[in-house]
Amino acid sequence: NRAPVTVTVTGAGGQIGYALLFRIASGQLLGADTPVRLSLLEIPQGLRAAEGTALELIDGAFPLLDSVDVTDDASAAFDGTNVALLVGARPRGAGMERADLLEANAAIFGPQGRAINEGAASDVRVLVVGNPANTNALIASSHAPDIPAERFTAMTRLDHNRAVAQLALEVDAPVTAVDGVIVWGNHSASQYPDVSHATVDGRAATELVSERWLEEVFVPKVARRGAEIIEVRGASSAASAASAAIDHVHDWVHGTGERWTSAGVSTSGVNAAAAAGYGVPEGLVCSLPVRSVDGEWIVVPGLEERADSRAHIAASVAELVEEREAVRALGLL
Ligand code: NAX
Repeated sequence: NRAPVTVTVTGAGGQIGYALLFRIASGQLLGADTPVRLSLLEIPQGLRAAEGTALELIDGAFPLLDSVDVTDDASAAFDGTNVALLVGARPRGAGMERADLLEANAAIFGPQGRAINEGAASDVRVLVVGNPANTNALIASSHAPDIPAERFTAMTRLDHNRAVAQLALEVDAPVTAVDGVIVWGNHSASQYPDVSHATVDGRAATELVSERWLEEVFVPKVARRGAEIIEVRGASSAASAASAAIDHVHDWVHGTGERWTSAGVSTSGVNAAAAAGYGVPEGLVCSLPVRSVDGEWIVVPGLEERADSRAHIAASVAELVEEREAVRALGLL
């Protein structure tokens, strides 16, 4: 048997944690031949819920589950971690300004970044799910100077999966027939889901759907799907978010082959030139078309973007720059 891989999940007592942990334990994150050691981090108020989930994980008698630990100490939680899923975050409370939200989350993701820097395994991969995910990833990364920025990513895979599913529904094709969708920018309402390079069974998506449907239905539907789920379900997306987190890390570890997907990746380092080609400056965590090659996310370079796509991308990137400047102004970066 292979040595167990340590997976840390923060916010483990929350609703995404509850959907995510059982799929990790069953082998869907890292594969059917990789035992996992789960390390659950919570804040004191969330510890009981996480402990309860840990009891249920034991009750699953998962053949691949080596152990489960629960703690409210970040250093312990990230000690030796290979995969860190940062799900726990501070939600926007009533009357909270955006600067307050960024500040409250910097107080979480700064120290967690530092703890990862100090204790994580040298191959650590970090996925930030907790919102504002892109900027939280940037903050964590900036507090982990010894770890390449490329290892800190933000989740836009749920947006990507939503875009694939909506296109498939519209043209009445299975999701497996859809290829080449891209989600650009921030994981927020400003994101740009783009089908201009997408195909369905090899045919250009833009020939199968109308311009009007794309602009008036598809883009707002994908960007506001989170709000729709809250309205219909009475709670925010949880199992679909967990599923997207599984997809992101699974692809990161196992590769994507020729297909690409979308992920919030660092625009510094190996991907700086490809990002610049789309007008995205260095020093951000931005959703881009990516392939996973030899365990690294590589931005797909040089796709031709139409002028209106460019404008959508630029608007979302401008929001990322604004968030970064706000965090910097607070001295948190
Ligand atoms: P819940 O409120 O159910 O759970 C969050 C948990 O995090 C709570 O148990 C809380 O005690 C814990 N927590 C808070 N601060 C912590 C800290 N410093 N260390 C460890 N744990 C901490 O929220 P849930 O529905 O699970 O959502 C979690 C996060 O995912 C939210 O920030 C949410 O906005 C974000 N989402 C991101 C998505 C994405 O696509 N990137 C989609 C789904 C989701 O909305």
